[in-house]
Amino acid sequence: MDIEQRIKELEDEIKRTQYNKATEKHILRLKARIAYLKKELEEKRKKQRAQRSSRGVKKFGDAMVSLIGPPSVGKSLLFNKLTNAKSEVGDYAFTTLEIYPGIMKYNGAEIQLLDMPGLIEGASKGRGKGREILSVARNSDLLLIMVDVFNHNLNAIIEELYSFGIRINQDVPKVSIKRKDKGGINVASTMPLSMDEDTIKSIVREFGYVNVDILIKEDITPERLVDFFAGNRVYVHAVLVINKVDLVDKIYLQSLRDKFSSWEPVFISAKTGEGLEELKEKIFYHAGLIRVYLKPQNGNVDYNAPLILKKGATIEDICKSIHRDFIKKFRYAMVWGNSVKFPGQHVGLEHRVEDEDIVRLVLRR
Ligand SMILES: Nc1nc2c(ncn2[C@@H]2O[C@H](COP(=O)(O)OP(=O)(O)O)[C@@H](O)[C@H]2O)c(=O)[nH]1
Ligand SMILES: [Mg+2]
Repeated sequence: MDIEQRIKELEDEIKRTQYNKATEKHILRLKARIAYLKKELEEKRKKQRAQRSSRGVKKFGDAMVSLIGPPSVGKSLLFNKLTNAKSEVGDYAFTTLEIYPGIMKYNGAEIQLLDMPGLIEGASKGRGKGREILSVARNSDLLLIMVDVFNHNLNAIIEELYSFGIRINQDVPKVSIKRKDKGGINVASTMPLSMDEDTIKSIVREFGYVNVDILIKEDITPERLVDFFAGNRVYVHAVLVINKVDLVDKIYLQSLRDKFSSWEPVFISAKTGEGLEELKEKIFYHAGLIRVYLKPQNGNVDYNAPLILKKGATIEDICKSIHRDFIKKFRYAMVWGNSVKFPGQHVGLEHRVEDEDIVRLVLRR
């Protein structure tokens, strides 16, 4: 029997099994088994893909951001408003059939935006170009999950992302493992765990481990433990965008604000332009970008030409991005802004800069 059939069987078994306290662990074990088989399947597919030519979307610019959502919520209209590119906008469900790249300029950064076909149920199983869309989503720095004021079934979208191994707005599970030659499975944790040890061990066994030390550093859920062992998950930021606010009144809008408050959504109208400035700001921030202004030896800071870096970047990254010789010649840097305690503080290569810092590099001659 091939792997796909086996997965299908296990999924059917879960569907057939009534969920209760007595069957909980059994179901969990089946889920772990499925995750393990999917991992195998993915590895097999990867090998096949490597043999074919590599397709997909080329990354360009400082960050890549994908528009994900059902058909007709206004993705293409928004894309056209934010970028230099043009994608077809239409009144019927499948106007956009391909993935279109465009560039949004903001804060001196060039951010690649991707207009996508609508994501429909069954996408993760390949419906409606689902696999292409989700593969691109996996490689994005940020997802704009877009719905509109009438069509906002988020669960369906989240589920498709989830079954494709995309975890949004979550940290990587805080687990580490050490293989050993003997001694069985040993579980340790830095805090009390809600999961019991037997359940943890049964999941670990499903992934083929016999002798291994496991250290868990969060109150982990079964899902996240499976994610850790499956290993092929990606952890991506997502911003919820709710479009077409021009079509409803304040009271209706407030009900949506309440319903989705935990998401801190951005409300926009791609048609009137309302909310687009706030959206751009959030895209820049959640794509993990920061600006740093360089201060020349004897000159003024050019605020129109920031250096665009990723959050967490250091002085060393700045040096490298300018010229490879700068590291060798580096003496120290002077920094003004949020990352330092006082203006003009001297720092070394390992210093982490923050958004809107001003940096002067002092080099040996
Ligand atoms: N009233 C209103 N209509 C919009 C808005 N954004 C998009 N539309 C309309 O919704 C339809 C679908 O838009 P489109 O961008 O093709 O959606 P997509 O399938 O998500 O790419 C088109 O008729 C758009 O003109 C908006 O903010 N307000
Ligand atoms: Mg479209």
